[in-house]
Amino acid sequence: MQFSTLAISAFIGSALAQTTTVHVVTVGSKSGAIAYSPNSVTAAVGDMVQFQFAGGNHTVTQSTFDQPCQPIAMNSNVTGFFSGFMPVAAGSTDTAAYTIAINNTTPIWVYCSQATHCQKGMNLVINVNPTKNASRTLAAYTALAAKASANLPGVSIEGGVDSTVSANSSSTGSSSASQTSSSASTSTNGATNLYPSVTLTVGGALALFMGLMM
Ligand SMILES: [Cu+2]
Repeated sequence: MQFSTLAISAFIGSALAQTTTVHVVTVGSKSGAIAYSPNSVTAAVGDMVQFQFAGGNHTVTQSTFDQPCQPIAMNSNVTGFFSGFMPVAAGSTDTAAYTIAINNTTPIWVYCSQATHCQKGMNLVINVNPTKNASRTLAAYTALAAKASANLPGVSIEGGVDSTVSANSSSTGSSSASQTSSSASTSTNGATNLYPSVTLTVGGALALFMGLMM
């Protein structure tokens, strides 16, 4: 049993032998929700967060904590990530997704830059850390957002990978998303460009294969 595991790992390579945890966040809804669900995610280094656009026309935009409705690049030297506007056609069966990789556990603040969605509370945090900074909660971020005089999109789409999730794919833990385009680019605060999401499929297949072997 152990020999088989080692042999497979040596054959396929240690990178693919690792399992990747994907945290799925639903963006909007068919009924018009102006929300991320869930709106707080705890993700470890090496995990991925996949935003799945369920309805409406929303974005995923990284900001600083202090300026909730402005791209992080406006207020820091971090490039950040921006999904672009992701309109969902009525009756669409495929779900567009935008996936980022988590490279550290520094809190990542996210807002939707559509219309006044940021001010209306379409906000999200990854790895909120109130024990390190008690004032930096999602509620505090949302309170700042409500007072923002403008809601600004990113300048260019970057920092994540686009894909399409078919209707029958699992919504928890793994993804069979097929790669349709890539906007991977420069480093961001805690999240960078990704490898093609096909690696997730390979990882799943390997896990299944190893399960059969043992
Ligand atoms: Cu929105």
